[in-house]
Amino acid sequence: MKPIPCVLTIAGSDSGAGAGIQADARAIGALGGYACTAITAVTAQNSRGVRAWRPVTPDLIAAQIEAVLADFPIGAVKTGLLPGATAVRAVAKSLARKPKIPLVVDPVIGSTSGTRFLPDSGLKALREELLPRATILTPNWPEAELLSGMSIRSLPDAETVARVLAMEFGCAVLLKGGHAPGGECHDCLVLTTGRVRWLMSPRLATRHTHGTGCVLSAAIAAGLARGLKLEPAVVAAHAFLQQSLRAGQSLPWRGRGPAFAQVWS
Ligand code: PXL
Repeated sequence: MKPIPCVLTIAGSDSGAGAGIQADARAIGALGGYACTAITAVTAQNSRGVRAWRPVTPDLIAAQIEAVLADFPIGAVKTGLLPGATAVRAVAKSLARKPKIPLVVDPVIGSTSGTRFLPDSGLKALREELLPRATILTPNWPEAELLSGMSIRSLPDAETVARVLAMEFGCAVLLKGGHAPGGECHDCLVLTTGRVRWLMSPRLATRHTHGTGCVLSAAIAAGLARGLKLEPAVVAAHAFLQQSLRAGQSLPWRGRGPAFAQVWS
């Protein structure tokens, strides 16, 4: 029997289970993996927004990561919400002992409903300490603009910024186009070889898009943990997210529900 692919997700808890650790664990489980978790923050939220949140202390975040890495055969790590510069540094330090494990960084800065999780000092720490260690960085347009200091107004701009970020940090970049206007979403994948691949999908008529970035980055990590190379892992994760968004379309939540990576009857 093949060993189960183990993924460590380092992310925030979402009490409504749409994004964060809960979305990651659901996606990793649906893809046949085992999700270990290091919780970086606790949010009190539902489908309508974040009511309150608190960071977990950096030493407790590090202790969770180190406990997991000391025991489980982790095949890939992903990071989501990191609640500040000290937390970013603690994560980078804890991962430094396992430099070969692929790392997917979803640079979560805030919630769509308007709560800012990572201040500017944390962005600086992310750029300096974590992104140089990343295998792939998965920003959306606003996050890529903040990370690059460049503005994105068109698909050619998106490709330029993705290339700039890939060069700067020496990692692959998947620049997600879900925030752009238009009936299709265009995600731009730049590999460290300089190869560019556009992934296209129709824009679905759904407001249930909460946690899409979490599902996508967790699914990439799940693919890497099962031994896929980066490009096939991204392509498979992209397809899985489309399925999840379709499944989430019919959910009854009153606010913004999640991309729902699970089959139910
Ligand atoms: O989708 C970004 C995100 C990540 N993680 C947590 C969140 C959110 C957005 O609300 O709450 C815990």
